[in-house]
Order: sequence, then structure tokens, then C-alpha cells
Amino acid sequence: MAKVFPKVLTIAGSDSSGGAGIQADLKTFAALKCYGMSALTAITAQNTQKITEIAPLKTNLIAQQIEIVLADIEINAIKIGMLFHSEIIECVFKILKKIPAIPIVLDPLMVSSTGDRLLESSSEKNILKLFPLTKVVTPNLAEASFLTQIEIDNKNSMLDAGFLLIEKGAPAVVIKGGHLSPNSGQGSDCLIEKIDEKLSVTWMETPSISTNNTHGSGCTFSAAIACGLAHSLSLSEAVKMAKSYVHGAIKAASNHKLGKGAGPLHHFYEWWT
Ligand code: PXL
Repeated sequence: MAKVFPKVLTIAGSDSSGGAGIQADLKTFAALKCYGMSALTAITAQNTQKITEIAPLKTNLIAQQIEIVLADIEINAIKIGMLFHSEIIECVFKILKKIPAIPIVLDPLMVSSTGDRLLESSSEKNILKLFPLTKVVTPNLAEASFLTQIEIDNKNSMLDAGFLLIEKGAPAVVIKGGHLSPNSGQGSDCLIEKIDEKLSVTWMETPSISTNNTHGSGCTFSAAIACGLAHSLSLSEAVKMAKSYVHGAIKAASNHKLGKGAGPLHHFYEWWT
């Protein structure tokens, strides 16, 4: 009998250097045994050192990419990455609100590690509009802090920010605590889920890796969660699987260093050594 793979769509920007954005998402989908599809929101010209140009696509073209795929293919999960401005947020919102059954993972990214804006500053708060449509939102500390206006400098303030993001409409949130305690040797991520009106908190620790080959790790993490959900894992299982995959891909990246700046992850570390 023909084997059916879960099908996952990413709505995100293109990274010409292949480490982040749509390229990271599609590699992650393939590595985690999902059939990947993409709706491009913007094109960036970049390498491992810098971004020189960002061009958003017309919203009409973005809408058509998503709608034509949805009209034809049964999709098991959606990942949302770079949206760049409010009109794109609005366009994606209008389409996705019509398909409440498909789990959506939202990476609310705002600024790249090179300091370039992936979401215009005037549009940052508008990303909140998408929260109620999602299964989980995956901010880093800076994004969680910006969206809640809470200064996050320890695990308690990380939790406060997570609770507030749930109040703001997300059914669940994973805050990526990467830079919270750089000397502890541990990375602490926190999953907060609203289950039957109660909040459940799960802390997940991983030994931190000293490396700058982390370009696209946030994209890869949210894409991997979408794959877990598409494979019918529970949210906490999907997040744990995604953490373990990203950890392995960062660890293996040093054997495949490319570029002069922040290198990409090794998405296929389980196959190519
Ligand atoms: O890693 C965040 C990110 C997401 N999407 C695109 C990017 C980047 C970072 O550079 O270029 C398209």
C-alpha cells in the first residue's frame, strides 16, 4: 500500500544562503519525514554574515500560493515565519481563520540575528492578531519581552511573560530561553499550555552548545514542532522532539561549517555524516 506522509505548509520568507526561512523549513520537513510545501512571503538576499536586501511579495500573490495549495491538498500542519508587514499579517489571517482544524505553529519573528528587521516595527503588535488561530507560538526572549513589555531576566519573569501571551490569545506558548543564563551550561525553554482552562507549565532543559552555527535555529525549531503535530504527536511531545532535533542539528553543524559568519544547522545529521 502507498505510504502517506504528513503534509506541512510553511508560510515564510526565503533566505538565499539556505540556512533560515523557507529553506530551513523545507529541509526540516524532509528530515522529519513530512512532505513540505511553501508559500513565500518575502525574498531576502543574504549570506551567513549579512542581509543586503529584503523584498516582500504582493499580498495577492501570497494569498494565491496558500489558497491554491489548500484547495488541492489536505494539509496536516502549517508553520508561519517571516511576515514582514501588517498587510501580509492581515492577508494570512483572513485565509487561516477559515481553516480552524489545521494546527498552526507561529514563530513571531521580528529581528534577525544580524539586526535586520523581518517584521516592520510599526507592525510588531499586529502579530498578536494571529495568536488565537494558532496551536502554539514560539517567541524567543526578546520577542516575548517586546510583546508583553515584561523585562525577562529569570525563570519567573519568563513565566509571567508566557502567562500574559496566553491572556493575549495564544492557546500555548514555548518561550525559547536560550540566552537567559549563559553561564549555567543549560538552555531552558518553557512550554505553557492552556488545558481545560488550566495552565500547565513544562520546563525543558538542554545542555547549551558553544557555537555560532545557529543561523535558522528558530525557524528549524518551529518547523519541527509543526512536523511533530502533523505526525499526530501531542504538543508537548512535538516540542520535546523539536528540541532534540534542533540540538542534534546544531551539534553536528560544526563538522559542516560553511560561510564566514553564523553558519547553518546540519538538518540531515542523521543521514549524512
Ligand atoms: O532566522 C530568522 C529568519 C527567518 N526567515 C528569514 C530569514 C531569517 C533570518 O535571517 O532571513 C527569511
